[in-house]
Amino acid sequence: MSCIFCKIIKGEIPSLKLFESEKTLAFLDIGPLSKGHSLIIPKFHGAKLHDIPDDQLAEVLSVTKKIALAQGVQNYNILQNNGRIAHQEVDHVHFHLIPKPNETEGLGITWPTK
Ligand code: IU
Repeated sequence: MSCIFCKIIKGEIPSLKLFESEKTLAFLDIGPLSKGHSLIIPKFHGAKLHDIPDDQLAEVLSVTKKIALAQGVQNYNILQNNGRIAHQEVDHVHFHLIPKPNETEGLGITWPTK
């Protein structure tokens, strides 16, 4: 399996994990667009949204919500790209949770900086 996100799931590649369950993993993006930019992924391997079973997708969205709540942000974007033309770089479904920069200041959380 050459999928980099599957390797992250298996712990073969380190990541800064925010949440993990049987079906879902959330970790900080290595190239954050803003502080706290995280990725929430189903553990089920599939490249595109339509490849993923409904129960996995449901939990991913629920976890995305919980992370936004835990971060305390009120303004953020959820982004999920499908296909190269749509700017998908990693072929394992992932939801970006991108806090707006002014919303991540003063959270009392020390996020890794690049
Ligand atoms: P995209 O939607 O496929 O374009 O986003 C891929 C994201 O995965 C991008 O924001 C990368 O910074 C991020 N990423 C990562 O967090 N860890 C990795 O090992 C790799 C990519 I490769």
